[in-house]
Order: sequence, then C-alpha cells, then structure tokens
Amino acid sequence: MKKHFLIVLLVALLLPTTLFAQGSKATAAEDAVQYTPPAGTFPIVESPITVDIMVAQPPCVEDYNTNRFTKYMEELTGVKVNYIMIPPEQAATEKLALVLASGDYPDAFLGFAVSNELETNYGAMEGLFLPPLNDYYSKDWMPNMMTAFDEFPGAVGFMTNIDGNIYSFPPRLEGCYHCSNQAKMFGYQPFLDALGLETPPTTTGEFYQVLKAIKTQDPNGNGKADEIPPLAGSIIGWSDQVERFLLNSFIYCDLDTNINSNADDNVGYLMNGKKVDTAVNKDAYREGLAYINKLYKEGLIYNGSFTQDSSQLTQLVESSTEPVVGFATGGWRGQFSTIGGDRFNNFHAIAPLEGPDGVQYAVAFLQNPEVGQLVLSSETKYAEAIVRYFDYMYSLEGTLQQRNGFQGEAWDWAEEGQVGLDGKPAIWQELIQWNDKDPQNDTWIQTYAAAMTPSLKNGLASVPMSKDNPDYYKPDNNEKVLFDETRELYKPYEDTSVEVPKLKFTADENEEFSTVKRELANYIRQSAVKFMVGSLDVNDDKVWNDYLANLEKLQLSKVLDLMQTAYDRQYK
Ligand SMILES: [Ca+2]
Repeated sequence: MKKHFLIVLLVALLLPTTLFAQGSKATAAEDAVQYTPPAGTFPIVESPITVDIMVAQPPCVEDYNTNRFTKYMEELTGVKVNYIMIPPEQAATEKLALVLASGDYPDAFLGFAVSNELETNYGAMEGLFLPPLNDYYSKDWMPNMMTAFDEFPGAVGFMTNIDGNIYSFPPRLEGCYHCSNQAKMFGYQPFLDALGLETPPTTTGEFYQVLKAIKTQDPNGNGKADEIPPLAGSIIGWSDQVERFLLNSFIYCDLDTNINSNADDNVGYLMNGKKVDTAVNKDAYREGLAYINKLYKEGLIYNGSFTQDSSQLTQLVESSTEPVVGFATGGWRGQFSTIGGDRFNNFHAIAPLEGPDGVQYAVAFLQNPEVGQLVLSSETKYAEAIVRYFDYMYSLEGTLQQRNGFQGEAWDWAEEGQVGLDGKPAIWQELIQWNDKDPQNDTWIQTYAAAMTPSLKNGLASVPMSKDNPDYYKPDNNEKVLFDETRELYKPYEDTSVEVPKLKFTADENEEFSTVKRELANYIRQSAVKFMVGSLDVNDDKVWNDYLANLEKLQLSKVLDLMQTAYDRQYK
C-alpha cells in the first residue's frame, strides 16, 4: 500500500495539472454520442467529441496537437483528440505505469509498446485496459485494418493474448516482401553461361550435375580445376545456411542450424493442417540430409559452410583472382559478395529445386505485427470513435497521408501507364522523397497506425528496366531485383500454412519448458550438421534410430504438445 501511495504522489508531482483538464469523463454529454454508420465512412460522429490519448512522442513529430495530419483527422472524423505527449526522453513504459497507478487515465495510450506481459498484467489481471477488443477485429468495425491483415497471414492470432482476448491494435503493418522468402540460393551466371546452360538447374538431380560440371569443367577458363567449392554457405549469417534452401526439396523445413538461434523458432517445426509437427523425425528429412551429405562427401559443398560466418563466406567468394564459387546461399547477394562488385552483380537467384518426390518449398518467414501500440483504457466511453478514427490510418489513403504527407504534395495516386515495383499498374507515386529523420509537423511519418502492406509497397511507381539491361543487377536497382527474384522464383513455392505461426506461452509454461526447448533445439541443430558432414552416418539405420530415440528422450513429443496447446489457444 505504501508503494502505491508513493507512486500516486510521484504522479501528482510529475504530471502538469492541466494535463487532463479536457479529459474529465462520464459526463452526461458523452452518453449521448451519436455515431454515423457504417464504419469506414466519415465523419464518425454527428457532432464533434473530444477524446484524450496519451502518446509517446517520437523525435520526428514536433507536436501531435498542432500537427497538420492531426488537424486533417479532426476535420475528417469529427473527433478531436487531445494528445497528451510524453517526450522522447521519458521512458514510455515507466510513464505508463505511473499513469495507470494514478487512477486518472486518458481514453487510450498510443505508442507505449505494451508487451504481451504488460497486456497480461494491466489488462487481464488488473483490468485497466479495455478487453476484449476481439469484436473490433472485423470488417464491420475496422474494414481497413482487416483488409490490410489479409496480407499478413496469422496476424489476428498473433495479436491475441494467451487468455484469448485481444488488448491492443498493431503499430504500422509493414511487410518486408523479400525477407518473407529469405532462404535463397544464387548462381554465378558467368559459370552457367560457360557451361552452356540456358537455364539454371531446376531439380536436385540437375543441381548435383551442375555442381560436378563446375568442379570439373573449368568454367572460369583459367585452365585450372580451382572451382572448389562449387557451392558455399555459412552457418552464421542471414539465411546463409545451405541446408535451409536444400532441405526444402525434400520436406518443408525452416531449420536454422546456427546454435545461437532462438529455441522456439526455426527448429524445423511445421504445421500439418492444424496439427503442430516437426520435420526433423521424418524420413524425407533424412533423405534431405543424405543428399547434402552426398554433396559434401564429393567435395561439392565448401566444408567451412558449417562452421564459418558470412564475412568468411564473402572472403571465400571475393578473395581469389578468378571467381571460384558457383553457388552461394543467403538472404541477398550482400551476404556473400561485395556490394556493387563484379561478383555481386553476377550472382542471380535460382528457384527452389524440385526434389525426387516433387517437393519444392520456399521457406515462409511470416511478417508479424507487434502488439500493444494502441491500447484503450477500460474507463473510456469512446472506444467506437477511437477504433474508427485509427482504422482510417490503415487504409491506402490514410497510410500515405499519415506516412508521406499530403496527397498532391508528397504523393499522389499513380498515373495511367506507370508501373509498380511488381510490374503491375502502379498504385501510387512519391512526389517528394520520404524523410523520417528530421523533425517536422506536417504528418506522422507512419509513427503509429499505418499499413504499408506488400501490395502498397510494391505498388510504388518505378522506372521499368529489363533484366538484359546491364544496370539491372547493380546496387541502385537492388530493391527491384529483390522484389522480382522473390516474386518470380520463390512466391510460387511458398505455402504459409505449413509454417508454425508465432506462439505465445504462459509464464508457467515458459518456466517449465524453456530449458527443455533449448536443449532439444541444440540437439536438433548439432545433429543436423553432424549428419550433413558425416560425423554421424545418416545412412546407418542404427545411428538414425538412436537419433530418433534421443529426440524423444529430450521430450520432443511434450514440446509438440505444448506448442499445440499454445497454437489452439491463439489460432483455433
Ligand atoms: Ca578454373
């Protein structure tokens, strides 16, 4: 009790007395708010209302109350927001704690990065946040946000707390399109040309033959068999692992063999319908490891691939006078070559290879939103107004107004004939370069709610350039290259439904399982490397069966059950 008193006292001392002058609640007038249906149309209310929102102020926005975009929102919606700004130098979560302890709340909190744990503490346990917001997650209430969510599979489940309630709205939604299929393989085009290949290899069988040809047929033309290794990757580095690409010709497998990777993600877990399962105890996984082991044994994969990092990989690709590496794996070309160099410009992505049983996956890296950027106070009488006000910012127009500035000044809809990054008719064009560095008061610079969806991002008008243009693969055009390679070569082989969405665990579950999950993940990762390099013989049934038995000893089944419980809680 004493502690609580102290916090109240601190709040009284810290908050300016005028802070909530306009925020007195539960007056008779508020009960008579007249909304204009339906959601997604404006204005929101028949006669103007004022709501209080506390906002964590970023450096790039001078004043949320006098900001031109805020004024625009007020005119559009009929909702005047009294923004109570917490300057950047104050820690938002501490401020949130103080205000919640004071008992005198605004209607909502914006930009306080409320975590899952804080949602549980303040929302579920103390009842200070308005739950559940689940009903607002529908096209009846938030048509723009829900339309944007269509491009973020699993996002609603991700926003759902472990108690099944939704306590918050996401910040800006932004999809990194090329990151969503980041496990890529690149071939050195001059080698493929020298070997007379019109197209890169498309199957694991062809790939094996091409690696052998690189090793034996002198594609760099210096008369020496120095093209060793034909294929290289690294264990540390952004999707530099060769197996991350190659295993997916046998079974869907998101495994990252780097021992320091997260124990929950990229351990080879997968969805089998609504069932959480794993690749790592399946025969197809064993076949994939055996294929990689065969390449390794025949000297077709650089042996350092399972120990080195991406800078060593880059050294391998770049340091020789003549190019020697034929294929390399990575999230992009900068993972293994010097940006803008001749080798960088000549590595081109290849599609996932079709395996002997027709399996051909691109690993799906789900682009998740964040929870806790907009939370409503349990005291607010204006939930409907706030929800509809922010929903506008997830629309195409709202996103661009809020992010870039005003239509006709900072951006405009695309003109007839303009094409986007995706080669489709462009959606919008940038009139002035977007700048999120300098303080300004014209717009919000996408600081909070916004939806830069993949389709909107890729709908930016750009200058078309054919792949035959010598400038196409140069760094200036890199975003376009990343986009094209992802869309043409990887998206056709992606199935987001087999990737396990982000799971949330209770405090008790974390306490009971965190060590178990870590030990299991370490064993899976280390064993995979041992099978690939042959220190465990993947072709020996006894060795394989011992491995399977060890997975069970390390509680694989229990971990899958735990994940299933978490999955059902969030996504069922
Ligand atoms: Ca040579």
